[in-house]
Amino acid sequence: MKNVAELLGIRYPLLQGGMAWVAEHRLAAAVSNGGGLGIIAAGSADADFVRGQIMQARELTDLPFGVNIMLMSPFADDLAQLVIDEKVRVVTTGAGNPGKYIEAMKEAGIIVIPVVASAALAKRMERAGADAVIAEGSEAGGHIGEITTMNLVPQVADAVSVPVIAAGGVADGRGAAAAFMLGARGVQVGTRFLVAKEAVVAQAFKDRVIAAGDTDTVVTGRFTGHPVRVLRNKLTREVLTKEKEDMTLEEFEILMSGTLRKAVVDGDVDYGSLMSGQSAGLVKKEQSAAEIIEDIMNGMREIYASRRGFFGTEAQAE
Ligand code: TUI
Repeated sequence: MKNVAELLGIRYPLLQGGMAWVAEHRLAAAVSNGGGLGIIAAGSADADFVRGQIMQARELTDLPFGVNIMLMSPFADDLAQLVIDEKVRVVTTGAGNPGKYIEAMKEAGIIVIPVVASAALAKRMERAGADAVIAEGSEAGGHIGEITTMNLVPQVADAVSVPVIAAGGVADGRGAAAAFMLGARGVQVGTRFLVAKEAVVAQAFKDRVIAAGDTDTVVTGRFTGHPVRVLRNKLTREVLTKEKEDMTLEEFEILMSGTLRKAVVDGDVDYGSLMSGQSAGLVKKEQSAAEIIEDIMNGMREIYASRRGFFGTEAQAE
């Protein structure tokens, strides 16, 4: 099986999550320059906007970077064509099944890596030609599936023979080491990069992530079929109360419309969607993307160097 860093032409097997509004050219370029794979998130933006982002990222780095296509976007078809026209090196997808785009992307020489939340979708993606899959557990921020990273990663690793990249709950060397132990060959990190110096995120949002503890995220919108993990705030208290009464899908959509932008751009920490994973509790300070990557990789190296102690007295005999 091909090494993920080799497959992507990067130094470390570490990808940055495709976080809408957050993952723009500055963060993506900084992650790539730091040895990982930076990713521009298309989110709900149109193809012209994303083309501009690709151009600007190319000004900031000569290293490979990727584009994430959020498949619920009304512009998904245009974005699939854009990445082909622009010969983007790597494409990740989220929040849907990218099957219909994979063949054309592969023909254009793109490395295609869908995010999956089940072993069944992972298998379908492998059959459709995906080069790897990102198995994202429900600890992750934003739109999530039902299965935890601890359970999803080994089951996806058993189901496919392409490399598996673990996402959801990976914020330090321990999480990364654990992911590799579960059968992953790479990791994707989102929440910790929310507070990267190069992430253009309102300071009030960054401060909430840094202050968050282990139990500070909640999942809203379960009844819509598109559950989303966010930090608790006034918005989530209102939404979750209304969800218990019988809120309609339309009412939900009106209440949530534009709230991610409010959080990231306006810094409205009361009524914005503070999308974040459960690993916010592990995120302690703002650092450069390169420092974050080095910290995770060094943490993982230390763990693998000291693993003798894991096996009790048996290890002493070695
Ligand atoms: O996509 C994400 N995370 C996201 S997308 C997003 S934008 C958004 N905003 C409001 C509501 C909904 C979305 C914010 N965060 N992560 C990747 C991911 N993909 N997680 C789970 C999935 C997934 C789930 C089900 C992928 C495929 C799937 O099934 C597809 C199918 O048709 O079987």
